[in-house]
Amino acid sequence: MKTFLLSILLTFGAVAMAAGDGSIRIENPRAAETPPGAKTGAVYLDIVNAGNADRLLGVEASDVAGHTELHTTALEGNMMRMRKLEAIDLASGATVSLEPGDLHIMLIDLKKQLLAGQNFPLVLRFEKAGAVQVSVPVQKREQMTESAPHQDHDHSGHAGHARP
Ligand SMILES: [Cu+2]
Repeated sequence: MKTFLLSILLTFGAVAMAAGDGSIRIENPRAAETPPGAKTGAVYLDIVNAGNADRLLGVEASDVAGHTELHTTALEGNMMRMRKLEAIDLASGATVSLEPGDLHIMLIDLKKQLLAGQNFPLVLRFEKAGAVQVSVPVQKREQMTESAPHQDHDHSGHAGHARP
């Protein structure tokens, strides 16, 4: 019985590797604090793709949002407008940054106000790498506009360490 279980675990592990699990790393996830009553919010993060070309197909954040969309921000005429994307392409070896004024994850039908200091789980679904879950800390809006502090490859999940 033990041998049987072990072989299942080994098989599962091998399949996960083949599916590209672990080839994608999420760095510096963060969400902007929302005003009371707001129905939408935004999540920013960096996607580091150490594997083959892949695509981000969608995101779930069901603890805080009814649904989400992938958005880009583009100048149309002289207005900055958000546009929905079906997917975000990730070239092999590329890092794609979702940041204010550019690509972002839109949280829609917010279930509660996002307050600085809170965290919520978010699942990103990639075409090849599958599902990747991260914990997203909520930060004050002022911090959002600054470029993200580099974390020296410490992925302990304690993003949002604000330095004075
Ligand atoms: Cu948006």
